[in-house]
Amino acid sequence: MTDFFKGIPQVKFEGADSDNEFAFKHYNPDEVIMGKRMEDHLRFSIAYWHSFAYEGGDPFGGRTFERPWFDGGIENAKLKADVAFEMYDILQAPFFAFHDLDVRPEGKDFAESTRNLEEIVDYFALKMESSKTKLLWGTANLFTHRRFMAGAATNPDPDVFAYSAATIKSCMDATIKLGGQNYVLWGGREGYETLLNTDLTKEADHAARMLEMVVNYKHKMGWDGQILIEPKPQEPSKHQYDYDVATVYGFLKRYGLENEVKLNLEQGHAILAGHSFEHELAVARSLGMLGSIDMNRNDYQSGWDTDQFPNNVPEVALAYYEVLSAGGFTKGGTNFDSRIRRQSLDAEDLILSHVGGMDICARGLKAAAAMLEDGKLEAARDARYADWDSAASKAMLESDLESIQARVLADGVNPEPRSGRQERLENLVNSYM
Ligand code: 3MF
Ligand code: MG
Repeated sequence: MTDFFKGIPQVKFEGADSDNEFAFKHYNPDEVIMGKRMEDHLRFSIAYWHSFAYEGGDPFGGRTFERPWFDGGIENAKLKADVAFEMYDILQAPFFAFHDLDVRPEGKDFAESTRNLEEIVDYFALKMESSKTKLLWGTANLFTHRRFMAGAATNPDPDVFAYSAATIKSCMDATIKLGGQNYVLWGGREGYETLLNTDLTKEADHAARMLEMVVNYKHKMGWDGQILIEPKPQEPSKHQYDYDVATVYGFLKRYGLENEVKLNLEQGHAILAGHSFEHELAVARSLGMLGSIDMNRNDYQSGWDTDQFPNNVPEVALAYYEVLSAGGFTKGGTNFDSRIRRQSLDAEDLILSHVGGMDICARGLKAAAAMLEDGKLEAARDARYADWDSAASKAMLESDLESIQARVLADGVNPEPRSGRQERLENLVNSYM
């Protein structure tokens, strides 16, 4: 045991009347909702990078947090792992997620970095023997080191493509070894700063080729996890190729990969793309591409990717409405790609941010389930399209412009506009919150 979380108890469900800060008021893992335990619906995951590697920096100032594991080599990486698994235990977290760079010290070359990763993966494996926390997903950090500044798979330098491919293999190996259920690809540098030096066609072909290699390796290893792409429109690059759900789907179709890859959708990224989170989830649901979510919001004033914990029940409810309507998570889950603010210095802040986020998600899930079980929203939607159920409407879709025009003339078709009833539906949705 380290003393980092000294004095902090395991967080348990105590119900809405509890005034214990270190208790869940709404997240009751065993409560059954729509036939499934809440824990199995939400599948919460803790992000290693934000909780244990983030130092409190922003573009105008560096480290504000003091953590005993910052700096130093493999021993400090193990101390960090000890603290991480203590936090998973305090929160009884079902899952965690990590990048290679979050967990291991950077070596002097690829071989040493990989040895460091393997040593930590073995250390994780040992800890996971006596922990309930499993790996939701692994991923490679192909954006922080300066070698990736012009991209990873899309870099003009083939040696960077090679370094990236080798790193992805190590990270897939780590994910598979730890029983991970998904492997995520987020292309923070897969984009451009200026079109003046960028060959879009070549870069798309190379990104697709890398993705094919990832898919091939998954099958070669007989691994049944999900490969997930995480869309984001920009930041750090001026423009990122995986802009949003629709763009990624177009890319996957273009290269014939749409049946091999699903999506990890993040609320903050949806907002940066000029969408709502529910828009991105709904598009993914309609395409059958919804894999997993990163549940972290942006600040609505600053316009930056601020990665804050969720704190708005109606927003979260509309997100889980889409998740539940898609049939819920299978291998995916709710990853808190969220970090505490740089003034939140204390160990307690790290725990209570997650407690709050988990409770907000639980409330959102319950509201979404009530909306679905009640069925009024779906009934209103169905009613709006009901005229399409008639034989005549169906026949029209099978016909052509000439015959439709002939019928419009013969019957004197003259549509009467109807209310979209938006405010009534908004009132209905608010009644579940
Ligand atoms: C950036 C992100 C990333 C991804 C992660 C997964 C650093 O905005 O959201 O977090 O979630 O890299 O690959
Ligand atoms: Mg993310």
